[in-house]
Amino acid sequence: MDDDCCYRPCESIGCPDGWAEDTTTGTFYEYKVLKDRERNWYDSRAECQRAGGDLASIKTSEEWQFVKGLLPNHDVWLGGSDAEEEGNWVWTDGSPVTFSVWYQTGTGRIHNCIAVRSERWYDNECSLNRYAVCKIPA
Ligand SMILES: [Ca+2]
Repeated sequence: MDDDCCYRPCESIGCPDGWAEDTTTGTFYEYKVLKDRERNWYDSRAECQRAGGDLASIKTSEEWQFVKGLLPNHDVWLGGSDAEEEGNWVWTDGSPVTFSVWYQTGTGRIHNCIAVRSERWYDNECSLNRYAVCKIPA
């Protein structure tokens, strides 16, 4: 339960669509979907970093509910990878992937990055081009 206690979409307090607050830390984040064009996972990450954030990590079901609502009907990268150690999924901030909504994993060494399709996650080749979602601290 504690994992789900502390997350608040912030339209209600007057910040823009696509923003939310982690109320545990009081940090506001902008979730920005990169849909100007498709990029591979690494280029997507670089683009998010240029914007001052990183590819999105999804820590709780509440956060996923929020982010899911922002996504277009198109394959999208998230900031999770098991490229360092097969089967050991970590977010770009180094934290382990604990919450997840996989519908497919386990395709091994060539599929090392988390993508979203139809509101579920799958692992795919990081070199493929997709939209992406950045998570940018305000
Ligand atoms: Ca893998």
